[in-house]
Amino acid sequence: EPGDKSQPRLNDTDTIAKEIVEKLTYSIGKTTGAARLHDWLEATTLVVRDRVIDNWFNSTIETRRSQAKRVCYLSMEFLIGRLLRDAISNLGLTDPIREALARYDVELDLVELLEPDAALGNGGLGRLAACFMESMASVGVPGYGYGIRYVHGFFRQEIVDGAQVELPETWLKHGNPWEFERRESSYEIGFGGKVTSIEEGGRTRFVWRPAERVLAVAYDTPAVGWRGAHVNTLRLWSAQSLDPILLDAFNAGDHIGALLESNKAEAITRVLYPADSHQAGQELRLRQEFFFSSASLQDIIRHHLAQYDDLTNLADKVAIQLNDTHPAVSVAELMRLLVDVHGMEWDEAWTITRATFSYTNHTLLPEALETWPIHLFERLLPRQMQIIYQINAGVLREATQGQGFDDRTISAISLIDEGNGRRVRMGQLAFVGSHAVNGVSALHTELMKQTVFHDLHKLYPSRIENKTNGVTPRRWLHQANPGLSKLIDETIGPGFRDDIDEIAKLDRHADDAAFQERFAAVKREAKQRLATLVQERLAIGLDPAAIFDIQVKRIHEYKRQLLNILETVALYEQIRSLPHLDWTPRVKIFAGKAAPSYVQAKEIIHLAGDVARVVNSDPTVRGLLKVVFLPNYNVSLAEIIMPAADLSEQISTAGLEASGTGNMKFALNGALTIGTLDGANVEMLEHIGEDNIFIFGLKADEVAKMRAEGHGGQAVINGQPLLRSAIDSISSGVFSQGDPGRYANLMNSIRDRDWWMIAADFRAYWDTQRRLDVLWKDRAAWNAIAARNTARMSWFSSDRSIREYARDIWKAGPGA
Ligand code: DL6
Repeated sequence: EPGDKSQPRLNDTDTIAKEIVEKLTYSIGKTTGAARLHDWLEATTLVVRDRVIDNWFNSTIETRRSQAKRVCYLSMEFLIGRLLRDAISNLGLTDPIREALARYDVELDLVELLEPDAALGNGGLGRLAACFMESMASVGVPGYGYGIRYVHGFFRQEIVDGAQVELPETWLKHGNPWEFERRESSYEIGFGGKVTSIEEGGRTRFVWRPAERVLAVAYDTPAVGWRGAHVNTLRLWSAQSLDPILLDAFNAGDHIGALLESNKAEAITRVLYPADSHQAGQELRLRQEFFFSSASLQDIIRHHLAQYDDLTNLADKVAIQLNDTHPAVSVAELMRLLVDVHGMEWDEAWTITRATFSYTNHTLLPEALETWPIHLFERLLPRQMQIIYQINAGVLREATQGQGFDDRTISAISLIDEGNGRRVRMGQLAFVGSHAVNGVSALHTELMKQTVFHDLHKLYPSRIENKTNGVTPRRWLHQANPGLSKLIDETIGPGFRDDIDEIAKLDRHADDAAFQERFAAVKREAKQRLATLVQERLAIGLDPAAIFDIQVKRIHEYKRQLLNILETVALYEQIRSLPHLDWTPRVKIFAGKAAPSYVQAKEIIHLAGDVARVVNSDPTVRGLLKVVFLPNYNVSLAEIIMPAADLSEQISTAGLEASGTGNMKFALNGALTIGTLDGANVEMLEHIGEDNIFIFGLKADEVAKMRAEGHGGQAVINGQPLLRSAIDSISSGVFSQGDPGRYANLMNSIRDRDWWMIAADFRAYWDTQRRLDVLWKDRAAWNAIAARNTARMSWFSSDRSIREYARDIWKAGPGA
């Protein structure tokens, strides 16, 4: 029997080698002599996959047998990255597989590199979903991720003549051995059409007759937890038309028209929208949101009814987490399914809906908060629109009758924004349809209460809670940094691999000179690896003895790559003007993608490249400063970058970064952080201690106050010669010879409004960087701080986040 625990598979090298060759022969049709590296990847994946499937069956059977509550994580994005190394490592197969492949002169590391990244996400939100999937499996929470199987994930970034160019990403080109198509789990998803009502047994029943229907087909990918003990499912939906071709049209000679419907259906899951911080706003996006929400809910209901008599106990058996507002239409769709399709009374359905859903907010940026024009919503989802009006009426009744709120408060609470051409507010819908609403760091949660959800918070004061983000230590420490993991093994024993809190034992070794040396050697090796990559890809030579000062993340004005670039230019000018000073060598590394329509972000990328070109080719700098912009930042590149950083740049304008998770990955890998009191940096300060993190700049309330007072940059710039000179150099074309006006807008935005507080924070940032220069010269002190960072980051494991969600919000998982 597959999955039979009494017949476990053998994992010794001989068995694995034999199985790999069998797969190569009978599944791929190659001999060992003829096999190419890609064939070895496929054969190895299939061998690992067999073991994953055994555990997958066991987990699924056990969840069903125990009638455990299931957690359904609805997310438009899962930024997974590669899966092979993750599965091998979590199953403890690294050594036998490495040895088995070596028998055929094949290197596991090279095989792993061939796997494409599953880049089904934009950045933080999608990567968090991926960490949460891994942690749910590791912690033993029966979790089901629901999302979209995009044919083209996040675009591939190339830099051509200094500018970002977006190219399609094709992760499915060679097929995907990790996914299983589940034709039996297909659902019809409707759009448009009409709603009619029928009087039935003294009750009005509404019937939605969509004008258009598409099919959602499930593809399942196993999500393997640590030691493979539990394996969850990531179910991604693919859109297909009900009729693959309209034969009538085809036979009549309309060959293109015959395929129109199928193209329109398949377009829904063809491409991931590449915007993380502003709403895409197009109809296709709303179609995507409804498509995957409805398919997931229909699947959840079908699953539930296969096990229980009716839906009255849905909330006891299922928790649905809405990852941001992208799946918020689920609130209306679940109401429709319960009331219209399953005949439940409205009030009971509303109680169950709220008890089932919870919602995570990931941003306070006004431009990212989703709203949809009513006319579009109504045209595409007429019944859901009616339901939203009905929900809204109930909420506003509560606010007026129950609380006596005034008109301003009522209009802020309303699910309908009457002010901007009438729009549906998805944040409000997600909020009122959930029993718990969370922010992703303590500061962000507090700001949610004060800003976007100020009035809803008054109406439902116990609904908002905090769940600070985390990252999985399996991927971001064990796998990304085997050298450091081995050192930790040898220093405090391997217990930290099962219980990350044990990593705190490292603290007492932080001041030990011998340990520091070994810690520094691991770091140096990781830096050398990154330097080699930079040499190969960009032909820029880096000296691993310099500080590797790294800022990698989406490019956005609030994340302030521009502040970093200005400091780089100021440093460059100082090194040139004062060559006799004892400058600390630095390498500034940037990577990240800009949303294709985000002009300023693209200019920032261009500027980073321009500065890099000028600085790196200036002999007077004598290699003391190097600047690198690494194209096409993705999960796999992050796995190489994180271990190699000495300094992590987390310098967002305070109050704007909801949490950050890169900050956690860097610190876990022993980088020092230079950062503002923003997002999870605030909690990192508490855990790591103020002597071990380098905080500067304005606080969130100060930023808000200065903005309200109409702060502008020019006065500040006038009082700061270093900043003024850097801005003037950029403006006058020093870095953009032949096109002096290239950065006029960017520089003027600092002079005029300085909305992101770049001028306002420059001095504090510069001073803190110079403190770090001095610290670098005392290598023992630096290394001690670096080691303490690693030792004190266990709280930022996504296992901790998941346990909190499970305990406080989902009431699911072990011990529930
Ligand atoms: O919560 C995950 C991640 C946070 O760490 C980042 O601070 C935040 O910017 C990011 N938000 C997004 C886009 N949000 N929306 N919508 O990725 O979430």
